[in-house]
Amino acid sequence: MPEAPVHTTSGKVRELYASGPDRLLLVASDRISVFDVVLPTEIPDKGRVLSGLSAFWFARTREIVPNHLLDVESDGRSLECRRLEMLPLECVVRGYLAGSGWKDYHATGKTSGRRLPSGLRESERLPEPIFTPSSKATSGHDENIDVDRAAELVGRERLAEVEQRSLELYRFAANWAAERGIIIADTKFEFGLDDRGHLVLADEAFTPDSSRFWPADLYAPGRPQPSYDKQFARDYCERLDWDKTAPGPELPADIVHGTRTRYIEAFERLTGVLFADYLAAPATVLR
Ligand code: Q0Z
Repeated sequence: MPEAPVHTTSGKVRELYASGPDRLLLVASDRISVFDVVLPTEIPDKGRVLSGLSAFWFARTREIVPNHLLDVESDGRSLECRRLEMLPLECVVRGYLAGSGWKDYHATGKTSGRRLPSGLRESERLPEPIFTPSSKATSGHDENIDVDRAAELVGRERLAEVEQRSLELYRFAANWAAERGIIIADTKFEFGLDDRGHLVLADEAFTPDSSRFWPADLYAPGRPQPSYDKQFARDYCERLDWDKTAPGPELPADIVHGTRTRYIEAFERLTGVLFADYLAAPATVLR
């Protein structure tokens, strides 16, 4: 008989359980964060959308790099995974200049110690995708680091390997999404090592929580881009007199509904699977 899963870690919007000596259950909740604050209102099915998307991308990128996914549970929100020795490095790939990449570039002309062409605008597409690793902060935000610091954390050879795999993964998913009207501006991976020391993609893959999704039809560089999934909730929060510190505001029903619709739209566009079909049989996204 398998043991009942034991709760191990709470993330901002996910929970981690030990489901065996070498297995983990990664459970995506319906919690949403806006301006880095988790709101008191949930978005129904958001966790299922994110777990389904992750499972979809894991199934489609196995040839680029093996991953930790073992199975999707029948609840549609829980992923059974291999337990790995995690690398102490956040592997970020940027195809567009946004967030801390834009902030660093705007201030110094560089990001993660790498000089970029001059004259780039906010949200501009980069001449080619770049790997900008960051260190896992114990509190607050991850910090962009240069190659020397990254090599201190994982070694030169491993760094070269995660950079190459990360760029390949990004190119594959960004092209896939672009054909379906979604820009993946940037994304963050976490890798681990299996018991033989082989590199394995872990955590989540190309979800809107680990990536910036932008609607391609509204893309216009020179300003921040609307978020594909969170823009209704952000706009609503901006209209309030809220200082963006916890606790966040409750969301009204129309904003919850609009946000849920956008998450499901992203899922259906990217996977080509109706969300109702996913709910009926989550493993559909693995084939
Ligand atoms: C992932 C996290 C949280 C969800 C540890 N395959 C793996 N092996 C070992 N450790 C991890 C994984 Cl994915 C692992 N996290 C991040 C925290 C909920 C994910 F609370 N932490």
